[in-house]
Amino acid sequence: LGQLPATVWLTGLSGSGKSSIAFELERRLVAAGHAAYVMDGDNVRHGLSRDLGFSPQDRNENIRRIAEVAKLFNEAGLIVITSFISPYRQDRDMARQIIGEERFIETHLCTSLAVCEQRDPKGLYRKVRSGAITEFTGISAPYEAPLEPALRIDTEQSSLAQSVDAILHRLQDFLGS
Ligand code: GGZ
Repeated sequence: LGQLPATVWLTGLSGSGKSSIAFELERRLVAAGHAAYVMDGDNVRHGLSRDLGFSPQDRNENIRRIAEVAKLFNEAGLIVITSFISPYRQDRDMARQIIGEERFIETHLCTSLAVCEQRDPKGLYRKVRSGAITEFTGISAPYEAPLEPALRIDTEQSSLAQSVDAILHRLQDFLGS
């Protein structure tokens, strides 16, 4: 595969650890001299996808746009790390098709709902329970876990460094020597 860049596609519930792992992975890659870029809700849902909400149709369109941009970034030579819930199997399969089977590293952060809700870093689960947020993944909207992800990481069992090491190991073929 040589220097062909890849997209590390993180998927998991809100609070599963996607952002922490994405930015630590980016930091490690850049420190090692690789061009890497994180796409997440903060830089996508406020711009490219600002017209979209959280219905199944809007999530599908969100994922489609992200995948098309990730593909362009890969073609430009960047390793892309995407940090989105991406709850629907069909949408992730679409992303895999767009980005390219061999470049798409599906990584499931399989942190349990109970732990995500306990962490509740942004107080969102609390708002969902009070009825202020609807169609919330894991509570009132589905999360379809990947059946055969390239990687599965349980953030209750592995530290941030261990999680990132596992992804870097899986990325080795794309990083050259
Ligand atoms: C899920 C929601 C919702 C609903 C707002 N359902 O933990 P966060 O806060 O920072 O990340 C979540 C983010 C989900 O956006 P994504 O673009 O990743 O979703 S998807 O891949 O399904 O298109 C959460 C917040 O937005 N958020 N409302 N109803 N997450």
